[in-house]
Amino acid sequence: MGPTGAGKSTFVDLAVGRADSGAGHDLVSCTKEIRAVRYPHPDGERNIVLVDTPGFDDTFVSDTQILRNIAEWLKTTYKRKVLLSGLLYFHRISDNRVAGTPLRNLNMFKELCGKDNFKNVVLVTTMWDEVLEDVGLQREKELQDDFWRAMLRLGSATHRFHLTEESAWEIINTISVSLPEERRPLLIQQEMVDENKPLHRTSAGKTVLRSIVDVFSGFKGFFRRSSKDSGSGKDDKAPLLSQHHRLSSPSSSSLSSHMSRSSNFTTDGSASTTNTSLSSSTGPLSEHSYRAALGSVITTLKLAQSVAEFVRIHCLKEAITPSLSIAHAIEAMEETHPALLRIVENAALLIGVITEHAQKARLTTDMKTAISGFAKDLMRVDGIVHHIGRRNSQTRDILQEVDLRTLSSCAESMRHACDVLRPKLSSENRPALFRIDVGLATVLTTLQYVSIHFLCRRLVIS
Ligand SMILES: Nc1nc2c(ncn2[C@@H]2O[C@H](COP(=O)(O)OP(=O)(O)OP(=O)(O)O)[C@@H](O)[C@H]2O)c(=O)[nH]1
Ligand SMILES: [Mg+2]
Repeated sequence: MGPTGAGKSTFVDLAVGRADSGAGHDLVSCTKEIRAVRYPHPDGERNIVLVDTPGFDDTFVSDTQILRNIAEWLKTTYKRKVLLSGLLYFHRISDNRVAGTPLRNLNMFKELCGKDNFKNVVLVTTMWDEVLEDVGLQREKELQDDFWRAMLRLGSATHRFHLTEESAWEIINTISVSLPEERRPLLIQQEMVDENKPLHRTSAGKTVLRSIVDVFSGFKGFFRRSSKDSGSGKDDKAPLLSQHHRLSSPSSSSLSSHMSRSSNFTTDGSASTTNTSLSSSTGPLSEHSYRAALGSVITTLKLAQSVAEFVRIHCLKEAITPSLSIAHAIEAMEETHPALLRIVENAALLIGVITEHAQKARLTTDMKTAISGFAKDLMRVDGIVHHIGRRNSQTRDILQEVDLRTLSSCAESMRHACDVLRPKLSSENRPALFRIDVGLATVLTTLQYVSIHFLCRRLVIS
């Protein structure tokens, strides 16, 4: 096991003398499925089965999928009473940073094995030919003294892989092949088979979820900062009569005074804050800003999607699917109405808060009903967005009256969900909800203003 591109498949291929059967030759993750290769041990008595796994990569989405693949395989084999003699965990010595993704993977691996199995783990470093010797030595020391220390103390070994068949077998031979009846299951196997836990309640599953929640926590900082910025209100209504927002145009004015800041998530789980608001009081919205903000919306929704799939929260999936569809459709447009942007932004924030809450507590029936309620409205909004995309250029910038009602209904049902959620949320999450409330209030004001404009136009015409 180990991160993508660490050299797992190369190791297996070299060990069994089948170069090129599974290893990737570019930066794209190669192994997609678990691959078991049976090979007669050189001692002529035993068979060795080498199991190559897909590598964890830089995305949370794949973390959950890959963990599910590996866990399913481990579960099935354990049920058939097949147990592992040892585990090799691969790490590129050429990586100049262990914190972030490699550390997240290592933590998940540790929880998957369980402490009692650390003595059967070999921590294998690869890519020695890619580093200067003293740099490699220094990194190896850092790994042993810090990141791998606890595992080494509990009996794990560490070895260098030198990209040869001999080197592969030297490493395999360090694993003592105990009799099948003496082998112990991994922690994840005990949890899933003996204790009948679903994957998301296993130690490894919880570790993955925790790292996703850490990313959502980045949003809380965003909420705190942005609520300080909000409230200047000066150009709330001025540009509404134009009824659309040419996002890329430097002459476009902003709709809302509520300055937002979105967190750009890095794959190591940290949130770096940039001024990427969908709406800004301080001047025209640059294409870069709105694209970055939409990027954050999409990232949040994808993270939430992987959690909802992993934990199997059906009603949340129902809300995420149209939100993602709306965000992608807006992304593909040159211009759109700001109310649509705000709807999807607030939907993403609300979904983020609910996802985080769902890690700690079960969603109650009234919450599920409220989520399903705004999910249905989001589906209607999705219909509008796709319809706008098909309208010709003269008409596509004008939301029709019926659209306004749908958007208002969506904003109201999200507000209702906030109300249902509020008493159940921990105090640290309440600022997030407040931020959404403010955002939705802005949407509703915007929509009312546009409705009045419609009304005035009708009066003038008649
Ligand atoms: N220079 C160098 N290249 C290596 C070494 N080990 C593997 N590679 C190359 O690194 C790339 C990735 O290796 P893979 O064996 O496919 O990595 P993997 O861990 O199986 O990756 P996933 O299947 O994505 O999880 C391939 O191009 C290998 O040829 C090594 O020790 N040195
Ligand atoms: Mg591979």
